[in-house]
Amino acid sequence: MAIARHTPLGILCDLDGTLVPFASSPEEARPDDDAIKLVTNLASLPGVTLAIVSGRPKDWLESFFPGDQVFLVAEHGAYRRGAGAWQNVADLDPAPLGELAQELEELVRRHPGSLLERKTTTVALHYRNVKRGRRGELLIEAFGIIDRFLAKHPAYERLEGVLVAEVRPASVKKSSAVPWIRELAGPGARLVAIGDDVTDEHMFQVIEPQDESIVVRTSEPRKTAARWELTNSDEVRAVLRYFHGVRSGHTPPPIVLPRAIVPPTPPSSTQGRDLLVISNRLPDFRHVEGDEIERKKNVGGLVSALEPALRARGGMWLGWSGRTVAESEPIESGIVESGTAQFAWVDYKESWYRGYYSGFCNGTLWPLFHSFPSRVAFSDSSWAAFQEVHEHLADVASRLVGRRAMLWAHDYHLLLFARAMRQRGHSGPMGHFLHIPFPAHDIFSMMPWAGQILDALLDFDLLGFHTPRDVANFISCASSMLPAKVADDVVQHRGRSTHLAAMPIGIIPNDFQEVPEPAVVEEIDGLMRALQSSKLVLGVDRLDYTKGIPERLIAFGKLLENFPEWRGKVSLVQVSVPSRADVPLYAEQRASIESIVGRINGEFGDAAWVPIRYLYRSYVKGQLAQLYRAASVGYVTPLRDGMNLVAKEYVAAQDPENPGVLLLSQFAGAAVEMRDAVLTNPYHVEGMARDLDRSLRMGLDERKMRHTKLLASVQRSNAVTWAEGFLDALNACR
Ligand code: ADQ
Repeated sequence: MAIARHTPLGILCDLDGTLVPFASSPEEARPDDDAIKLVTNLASLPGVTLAIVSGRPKDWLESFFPGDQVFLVAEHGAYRRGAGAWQNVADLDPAPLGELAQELEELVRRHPGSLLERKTTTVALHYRNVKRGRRGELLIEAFGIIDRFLAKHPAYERLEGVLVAEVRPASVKKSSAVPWIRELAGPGARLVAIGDDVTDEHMFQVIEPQDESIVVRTSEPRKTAARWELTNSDEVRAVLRYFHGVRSGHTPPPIVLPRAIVPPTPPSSTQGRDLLVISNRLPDFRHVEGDEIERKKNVGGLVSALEPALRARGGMWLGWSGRTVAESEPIESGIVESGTAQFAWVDYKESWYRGYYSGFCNGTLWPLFHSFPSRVAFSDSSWAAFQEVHEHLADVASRLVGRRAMLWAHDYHLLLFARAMRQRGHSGPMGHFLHIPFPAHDIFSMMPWAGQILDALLDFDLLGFHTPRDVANFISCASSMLPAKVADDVVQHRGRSTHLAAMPIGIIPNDFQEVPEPAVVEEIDGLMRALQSSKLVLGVDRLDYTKGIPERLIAFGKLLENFPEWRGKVSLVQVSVPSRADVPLYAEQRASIESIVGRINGEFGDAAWVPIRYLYRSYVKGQLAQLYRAASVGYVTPLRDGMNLVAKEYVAAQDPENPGVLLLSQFAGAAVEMRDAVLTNPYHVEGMARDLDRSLRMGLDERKMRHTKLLASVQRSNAVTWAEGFLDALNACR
């Protein structure tokens, strides 16, 4: 914690759950004398600017910190108190919140343990004291009320914190405190932000690379942008005491050091290792290292698929750590050992995050390969960043493995990897698997660097795609844009042969067939109780424009319009998991989805029935399986998708004696293998509404017949057979 000695130093510290332990109500999370003294003394030191950044109201905060040594940020940034009086930062009429508070008050009266907190600019529903099994029910009702409010008042947003759901002005966030404190601290300031809640993540997301961010781990694990972690408020105080000791010249007390979230281990010698997997992001190896329960919850399909191969070959997985460093700082890399394999990580420069990850990968390749040319941006500088990152990754990779090792690169982030490795003398077999579609020639050729990318791809020995159509598209591009020869799915170019294969990825079906642990089922049980006897239509996706979520919701509205007999008898639950990439675009997506939900619920809903419930959150596998099993229709309608694993997961999770119906887009790669699903065209609203009606009406015999065939294919062509198949094919190339 060298930053402790830096001047000027800015500290932004949350209260509830951070400086004081998480209490049974927000009022009880009061700073005690020790905390007040510690913070005030630290804030009084020269060169230190300290702010308490809290969701609590301003008067409440001021009652503990009346003097002006400690700066205060109240209601998540709506009010701030610097050296003078309070300033109101939120420029919004809070009057409409009154009606929302009234409706929620009524709800709180019916749900023991829940508590409504009314602040000037926000309304917060706390449910830390509601029994676990009853929380789902409360939240479903609450989100129905809140979503209706948000549809009418788009300047507000819902934020889900630790056991609290809060409605507040969308423009007000704790992140606004960061530039304020930086300016107050003065030129050259470095900042430390400390907090436990999702509202604190807003601070972590905007701090600069020279700053530090520390998350205090609460009972609910979640992804964080913080670089360091502490366990509880005692540890937070110990760190602040250390800061005070270092800066005041007193002998610092023994320090509790925040733990690095990705431990910076130096790369060890691994020459001789014979398999290196490389993908943009690494699997969540912090959980891979954790206990068995954590493992089951968090290990993704790709990891489970590759684990046997990595274990058998003592393999290593290389990818981005998820962190960025300033241009002037050294780019770090390291290795984390897990029980079965090693994970090597690299940091990215900030300019790579912008140019490579957000720019070329997610702003150019993703929309282009999904055939959304109107969303594509071409820029010379992001193409340069794309090449630069490949050079860096190839440098790291060649230090990690010998020249004859087998390399398996994943997805559109790594199209140039074989070229960069060949230039470094790599002679071992190299394969690439594309997880997204490969576009048709007329689309692909729009890209100014299309020829260079094709040329570099042909330095791989094996190119794997999900479907025969992707292979055909690649062949048509290669044969028309390069002087390459193609015969029997082998492309000859520059004296090298590249094999092409359609090898659809699968899932680990057992993961969705096991009975989930009791602790996991309660929440979904609550949701089911709230749906009462309505049939469930279920959508589960990452929030992305390729997934066709607005079209799907509109078609559900059309079902209710054209087939009124379903009103009150069917509910759509759409679960969307937040996506990291390109934040503004996704925020816009989310807002448009929420407004469609609000409109349809407003038009068709009544006091007893909410047609669409939109849940913006992620679930652990056991909960997803439970949701899939409860759904009469798996509503999987992307506008375009490489494969779509949700379709396969839905089939795996069904009860074979009473299975639901998979309603699947004809434009998902999965549609090639899953012909026994009801295939639909997501661009045709009325057609999709008819297909929904047909799926909801389907009799038991037809459902069982379709499900038996679908399940057989999901079992047969699974994630492990896919990984083995790819590695066998790659071996056979040499
Ligand atoms: P994705 O675009 O991420 O993958 P998909 O195949 O559907 O799409 O996989 C999504 C995964 O996220 C599924 O395993 C699903 O269970 C999980 N998920 C979605 N919503 C969730 C939620 N709310 N909570 C928890 N988990 C959630 C890319 C390509 C796909 C291709 C895969 C694999 O775009 O076409 O199928 O890679 O190759």
